Amino acid sequence: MTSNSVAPIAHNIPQPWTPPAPPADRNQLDAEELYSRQEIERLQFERLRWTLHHAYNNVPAYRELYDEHGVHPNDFQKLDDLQLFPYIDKEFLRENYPFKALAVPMDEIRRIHASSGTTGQPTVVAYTENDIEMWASLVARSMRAAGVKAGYKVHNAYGYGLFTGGLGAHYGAERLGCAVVPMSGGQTDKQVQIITDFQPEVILCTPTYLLALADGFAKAGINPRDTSLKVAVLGAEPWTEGMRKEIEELYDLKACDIYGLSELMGPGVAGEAVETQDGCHIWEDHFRPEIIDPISGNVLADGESGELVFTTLTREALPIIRFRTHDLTSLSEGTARPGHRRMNRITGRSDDMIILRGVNIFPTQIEEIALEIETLSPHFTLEITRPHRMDELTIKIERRENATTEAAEAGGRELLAQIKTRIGCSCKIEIAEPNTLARSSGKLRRIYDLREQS
Ligand code: DLL
Repeated sequence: MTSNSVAPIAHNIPQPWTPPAPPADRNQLDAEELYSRQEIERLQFERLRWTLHHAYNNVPAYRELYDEHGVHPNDFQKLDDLQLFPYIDKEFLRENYPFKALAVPMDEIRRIHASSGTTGQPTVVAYTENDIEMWASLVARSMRAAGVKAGYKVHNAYGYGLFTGGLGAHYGAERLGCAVVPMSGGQTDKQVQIITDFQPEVILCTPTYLLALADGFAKAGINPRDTSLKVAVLGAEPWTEGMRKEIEELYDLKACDIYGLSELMGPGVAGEAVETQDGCHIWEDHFRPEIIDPISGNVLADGESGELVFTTLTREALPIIRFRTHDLTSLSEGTARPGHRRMNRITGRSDDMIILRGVNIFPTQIEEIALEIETLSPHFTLEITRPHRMDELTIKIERRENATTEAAEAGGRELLAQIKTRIGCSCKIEIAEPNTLARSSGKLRRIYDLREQS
């Protein structure tokens, strides 16, 4: 039996969320953004109860999983009872590929995306009309928090297609009342021309692509500071405070972070407020985050670092309960939106962690240090080889255009020394000429594991 022939089983908890009509003033905050912590938690309890019943009654895979674990949605009596329910991960979605995890019949589905998936089978994400409304409203909320205003022109360079970035950002920008230029990724020369001619105030893309685009402007003889861009809403890959500073100076704009993942919906799960620029507020009226110890699976307290786990609270087509993201971060109290907790910058994904002779290293740690050294650019790759039965990490990094090779080599030695002191491991370095390392039009690949070949 396929999921599209499964009729939803009635349960007596009504769907707790219906999309609000767009406000007359689109720059106004949503009422939920201003909720107190207590109001958010009350809402979360009610919405979680609905989600658990919705999943159990309509998705055989959740029912089997919960029956196996001896738990039932009725056991959910208070927020902490969420911990009674087992985690799921990408494997759960793969096992139910393509449509078996859907909780509504196919004729209620309006959109199907799929996440890239670095290994083999993609994971499918589907949306009802309400899910698409919810998604658009949260992307609009995230962009508004970042300083985007109704009436702005938005150059959207996130990839369109099965990837959720392009269309997700697109609908959100329209919802906010912006004019969207659906540029998608790549074709850097064309992007330069369109930005120059259309004069958008806002750009949406990955942080590393915005750097690549700066090279495109330089090639066209344009100083990025002279463009019309005032706001950049950047995400889809880890980036650091050093990178923010670099981008803000390069373009003379404000850069804010936006976070999301396909399995939950796409961009807009969390967004950063321009007035504080202190990490993304997770929109907790629609998602309940937890931080867990990735090894033991124990739930950790706010402030402790671990793996981010998410539960959707209002998703109809694909309810996601306790999904392990593999993203490593910690939670802090909300600031600009006090009812919603913030996630600190993502250090990386547990699967991006390089273990070099016992020391754990993330590319973001190297980015942070490299950006402190004047002669080195933010363009680098990491190659892992195993020449003499020992793993070696080689950092290939471009020198800055205005630095001599000798100065960049001295900078390279400084980088190695800093890595040794601050991270505790020894690496090799190769200084590359400007514009020689690969650029990406979307998520940048930093790590090249060549151990098989060495
Ligand atoms: O990258 C959705 C997205 C599109 C987010 C555009 C923001 C902007 P996926 O392709 O499923 O979805 O990848 C999700 O990307 O688990 C993180 O590892 C990483 N990621 C996304 N946003 C950020 C961010 C989209 N702001 C995976 N900082 C996530 C760090 C991020 N990592």
